[in-house]
Amino acid sequence: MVAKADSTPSEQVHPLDHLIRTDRIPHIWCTGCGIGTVFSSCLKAMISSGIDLEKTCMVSGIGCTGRGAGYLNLDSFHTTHGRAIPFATGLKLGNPNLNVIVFSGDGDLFAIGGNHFIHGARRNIDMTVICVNNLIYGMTGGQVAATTPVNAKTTTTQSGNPDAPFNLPLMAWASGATYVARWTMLHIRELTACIEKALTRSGFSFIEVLAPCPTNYGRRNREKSLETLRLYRDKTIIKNNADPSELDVDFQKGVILGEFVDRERPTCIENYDRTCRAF
Ligand SMILES: Cc1ncc(C[n+]2csc(CCOP(=O)(O)OP(=O)(O)O)c2C)c(N)n1
Ligand code: SF4
Repeated sequence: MVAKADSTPSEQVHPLDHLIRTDRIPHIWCTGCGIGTVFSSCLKAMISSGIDLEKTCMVSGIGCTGRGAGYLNLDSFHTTHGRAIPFATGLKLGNPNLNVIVFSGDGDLFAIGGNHFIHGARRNIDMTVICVNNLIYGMTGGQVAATTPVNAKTTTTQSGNPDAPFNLPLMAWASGATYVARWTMLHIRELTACIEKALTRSGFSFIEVLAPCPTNYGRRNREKSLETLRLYRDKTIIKNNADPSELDVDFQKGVILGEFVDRERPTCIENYDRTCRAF
């Protein structure tokens, strides 16, 4: 908290207050939820990257994570479930000068919205996609997601999830993303630095952030918030440039974090301009 000059304690403001629609506070996130930490990391990176905030917008889909856009005090869009990337694509193509950030959940981006994700990456649309992966559909009460670990209990897999989850960085890399990283919400400095980098480079950037949902994942899987944070501390290995095929989220074996892909490819707009000129 910082105090305004000649302020009383009740007038103290948080350093990120100017980026938050404070009239929407209190937020909806549960005690122990990891989303708020990822959101503030994103706001800090937006400031430290030096990008023009007047030309920056955030798009979210639906879900607890998807509430992020509605709390941001910039142009922001809380869109329909799974469709954050198509909305963001429209914004970028309509005004290529915009910095476009997508902030959404694993269910939104990789289940109902999975198709849009792979094509956004394939076309190398210039945007930064931040996915809070809490391994479940938090908002709707804890149904199985495309990221839920094998054997994990959810409301729709009460005797354990039989299906293998996606390896999100592998999917991003294979689809054509030009920047791919993964952190947990405990690795806040590294996360903020990677978001900052993603915001200042061109092309489709993807950052996965593992974060707890104590209410709907932790409770059913006998994992208290603090235990999840211990897993993030003790069962993760930082290995930059790791082979994307090694990046399954399996805390029994250890989960690899780091910056995995940083490559150049013509962006969607560059490709469209070139094709139009040639026509
Ligand atoms: C078309 C449509 N189908 C289903 C829903 C219900 N729904 C809302 S949020 C959500 C899942 C969100 O999960 P995730 O993206 O992982 O976000 P979290 O709440 O975990 O942050 C679902 C299925 C919806 N709103 N719209
Ligand atoms: S239900 Fe889970 S994801 Fe949603 S706010 Fe609560 S802890 Fe966070």
